Amino acid sequence: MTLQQINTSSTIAEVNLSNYIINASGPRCTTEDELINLAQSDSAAIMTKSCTLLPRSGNPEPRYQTLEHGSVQSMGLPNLGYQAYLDMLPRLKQYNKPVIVSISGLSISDNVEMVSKFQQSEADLLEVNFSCPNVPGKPQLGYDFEQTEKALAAITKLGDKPLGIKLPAYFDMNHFETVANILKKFPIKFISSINSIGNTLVIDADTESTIIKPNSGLGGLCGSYIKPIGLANVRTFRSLLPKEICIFGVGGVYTGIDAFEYLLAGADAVQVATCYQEQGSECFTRLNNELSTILASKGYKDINEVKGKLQTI
Ligand code: RRO
Repeated sequence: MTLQQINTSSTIAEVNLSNYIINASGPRCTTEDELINLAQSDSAAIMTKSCTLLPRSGNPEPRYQTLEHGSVQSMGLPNLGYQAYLDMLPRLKQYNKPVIVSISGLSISDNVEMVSKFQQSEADLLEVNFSCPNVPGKPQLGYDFEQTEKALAAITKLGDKPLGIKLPAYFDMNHFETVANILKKFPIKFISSINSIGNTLVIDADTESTIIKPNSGLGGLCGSYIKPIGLANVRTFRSLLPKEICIFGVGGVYTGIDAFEYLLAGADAVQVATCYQEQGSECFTRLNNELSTILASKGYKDINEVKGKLQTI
């Protein structure tokens, strides 16, 4: 069997993805040039950087540092403002690839305003970010269950375009169950799990200093460090949510094996952030080849033979 015969295509809320791997909202997806680069890559969709009502330059630099097994960052939501992404959509859609707009309002009313606008746009999916850890004074919505429910009630009644939310990592079974029960009350079509692990501290012992400037050095931890947390979140939400709610697995995908692990845990597709930041868009070609190679070597022809089939001992 050739690698081309392995079916890695997937569907999120009835939107077809030609393969299992897309970029995550985060690096290299803020400007039109970056988004066109994604359109021309092997990423199965074009995901935008989370947008806000107004353009933002983000937090002071240095705000991103590469680590041995990932990165730590406190970008602070730098983006062009939602109107720029609305204006760009017709041009991005010319590439015949799904476009997913990430929305990260600083309040529920900001989210309502932006979701309303994108409901009337050519975007294929809307991902509302409930988990940005890096805006000083703005807690992660996904950790406040009352506000999460309030926000969902407000943003899910604004149109028929499929809506998903980007969740923070959860660590307590009670929290997983509470969040799943809230999600089940609303017509949410997908979750993206997980965002970076917020408010972590990396110290440079040589300089006896923090390594990023914002927020006294606290930032979101990304990359391989967080893969076991991402896998656990995907696996647990897969077991708690109805199968109609799709799951993007996010966190520490650098190789085909990482993507294969998310597949075993039940992810419908994966998103790639730090690896894409470090390696550029060629990583999508490599990841696709590696995932197909693993599937072929194990005798699988289709991702659906593996999805959610993790064995326990
Ligand atoms: O821009 C950021 O600082 C940022 C965002 Br919006 C997010 O959702 N997650 C993250 O780790 N950084």
